[in-house]
Amino acid sequence: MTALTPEMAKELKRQAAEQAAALVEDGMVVGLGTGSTAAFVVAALGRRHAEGLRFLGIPTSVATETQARSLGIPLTTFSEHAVVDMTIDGADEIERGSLDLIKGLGGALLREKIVAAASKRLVIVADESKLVDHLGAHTLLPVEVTPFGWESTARHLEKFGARISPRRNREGAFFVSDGGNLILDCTFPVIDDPGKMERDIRSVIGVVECGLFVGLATEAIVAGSDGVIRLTA
Ligand code: ABF
Repeated sequence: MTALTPEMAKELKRQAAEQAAALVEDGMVVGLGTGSTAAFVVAALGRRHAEGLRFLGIPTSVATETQARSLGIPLTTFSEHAVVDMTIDGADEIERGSLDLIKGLGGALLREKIVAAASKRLVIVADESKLVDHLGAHTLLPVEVTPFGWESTARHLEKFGARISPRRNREGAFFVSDGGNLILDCTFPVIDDPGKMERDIRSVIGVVECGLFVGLATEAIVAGSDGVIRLTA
């Protein structure tokens, strides 16, 4: 794989997003992901809506909700629809083969996971730089925690071998998620069993969710210099 320039990565994300948006069919409830790749999906769905496609969106973040509203995409909630037909979202790492994921560098992992877990299909869109043989090789694992007692929660997470850094915004204040929580960016020496690590992390009191998405993605649309490939779990 050749190193991607930012312009190349942007074009690849757009290509993957266009193919994923084409999967949406009339009458679907669609989970709208977060991040720069998912934003291309929402833009493409905005065009399809303008052309007459009827669907309802469930956004995974305030930012995505704002974008969807600006494009006139009709939105719904879980009080009206318990099941999402298809969610299209980005990822930070995609494990080849299993399609297990690390998500949450964008800070929206909790809503993303709630929507993913309610979805019949979770389609991941990405450029080829996100494909890895083993999760955690290049990326921090974000863990969303309650603000109260976060220092204690962090100490418990350290027992699993993590080095922990609370995420901060540009001004140096704690980053606060859409759910009002903090994000701890965790570096683990190795993630050899993502399912066990997800269970271990979620067992810690004060953890709201973690960015390991195990067994949730049903397919991935990945754009690279040799074209777009579609992987299934
Ligand atoms: C969301 O946006 C997140 O789960 C992930 O952290 C990030 C990926 O962003 P991008 O598409 O901008 O690389 O999907």
